[in-house]
Amino acid sequence: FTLNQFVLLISGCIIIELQFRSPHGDSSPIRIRRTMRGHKARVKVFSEAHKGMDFVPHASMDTAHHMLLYGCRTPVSTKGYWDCGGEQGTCADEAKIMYAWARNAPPTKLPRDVGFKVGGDTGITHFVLQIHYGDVHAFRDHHRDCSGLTLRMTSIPQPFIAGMYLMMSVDTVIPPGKRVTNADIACSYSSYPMHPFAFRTHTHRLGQVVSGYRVRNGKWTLIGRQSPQLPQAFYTASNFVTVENGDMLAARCVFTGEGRTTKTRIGGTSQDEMCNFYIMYYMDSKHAVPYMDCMEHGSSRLFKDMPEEANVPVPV
Ligand code: IYT
Ligand code: CU
Ligand code: CU
Repeated sequence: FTLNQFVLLISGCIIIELQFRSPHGDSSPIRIRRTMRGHKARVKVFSEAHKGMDFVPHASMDTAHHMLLYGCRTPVSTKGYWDCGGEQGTCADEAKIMYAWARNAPPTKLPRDVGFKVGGDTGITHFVLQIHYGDVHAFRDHHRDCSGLTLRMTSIPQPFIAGMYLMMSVDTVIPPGKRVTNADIACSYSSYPMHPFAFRTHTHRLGQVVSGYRVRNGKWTLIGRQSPQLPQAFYTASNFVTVENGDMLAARCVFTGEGRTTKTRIGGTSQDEMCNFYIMYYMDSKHAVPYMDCMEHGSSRLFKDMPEEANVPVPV
């Protein structure tokens, strides 16, 4: 199956078990069952082909701050919903990020004829939606929240498969008080052509700007540049380039150590930092690779030629 549009209605972290029934013809709906606080609900998923396939965040979300959708085989709990902010987390196995929604950011759309492959041999049998509530005051009246996403699936094979290329730093150390520390990440690309169409940046408090580029024959073409202090959604790529075998992908996170009295390292808490540049892309379904990552530093010689804009903080 191919997930080509996202919806559901829930709160906290929930799991959805994909219960695929082979559709009798293309017009019969596939059902996903959702359990929450003892309620059983059904989300109808339509299997006809869609023009303009989208992620559709649900309307009543003024209480939620951000949402991340992961795909995996083993969610941490099968209880329906749980606190995933602390120790527990989202998935016991490898979680694959598929979608991000952030308040005050425009929703991401999948291009026409593009879908995420799920179920089958993809290793994605469950979705976990992580919802972050920034301010509990919205719940003073004890109302139930129904933030969520609409997921729309089709059993019709899509011409293009969406995927995620994650660039992350694993060992950056930010000295206290130092005004600028860069985290550089670069890898050479050696797969079938991929077409980036959206990007997402992620750091914690110290990140000033994160930029990602395709480098071909010494020419740097921007894929995306954003302040990680702005809503961390997927934004439309700055240039619709094709990344081909032999190209390089390079990203930089600019941090400041100002205001800190100890070294800041990569880690999971808000006192730690992260440096992530996500590229959402599509590839021809004939040879699609749905997930790739890059954790290398790249050479300082390469980054010598990085455009100056990568060092300029984006005003927030
Ligand atoms: C150490 C780090 O940078 N963690 C990031 C990137 C990451 C995402 C996934 C690492 C792994 C993953 O399986 I999905 I291993 C990180 O945790 N980023 C968070 C979310 O988990 C996605 C973020 O908001 O980007
Ligand atoms: Cu948030
Ligand atoms: Cu993080």
